[in-house]
Amino acid sequence: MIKKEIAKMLNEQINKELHSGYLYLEFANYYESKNLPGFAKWFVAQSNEEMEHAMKMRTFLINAGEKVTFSPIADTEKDFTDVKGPLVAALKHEQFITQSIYAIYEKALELKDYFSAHFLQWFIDEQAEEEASAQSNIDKLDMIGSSGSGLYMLDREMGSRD
Ligand code: OFO
Repeated sequence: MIKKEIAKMLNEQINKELHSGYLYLEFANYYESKNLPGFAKWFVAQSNEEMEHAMKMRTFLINAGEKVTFSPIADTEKDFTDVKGPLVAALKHEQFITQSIYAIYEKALELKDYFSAHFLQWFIDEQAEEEASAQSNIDKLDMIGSSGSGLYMLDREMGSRD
């Protein structure tokens, strides 16, 4: 029902989504250590979303009759010199994931696997949102600065994410 090459790429993408979740949990750990529970909560929520992305792909492959297998999850970046570090790393990471999704989408079109291409459109929209929110976090921090009452307020705002 779907092309084998696309199934393989999606299986690899599951690993990238799980890695994204692992990465964002590590960012949450960093913010906990800096007494910024709002930033930490934001990244825990983001990590949970990544797990949902992985599960969406897993379900798609299983429903298409494909076998899913997991690979080891790579280590993550964890040493940051300031509060902005993980925010910049998150944007860079989302841009990387966007390119990865585009590559599967392009291959699906090339192979005329329109079923998979259609499935991937949701992820393309999601990536646009995720890049925008990663950029917005950086912009807000740049606006208020990395210390004092501004940072306290931003931490509260980040913590209001469900
Ligand atoms: Fe799964 O969207 Fe972020 O990585």
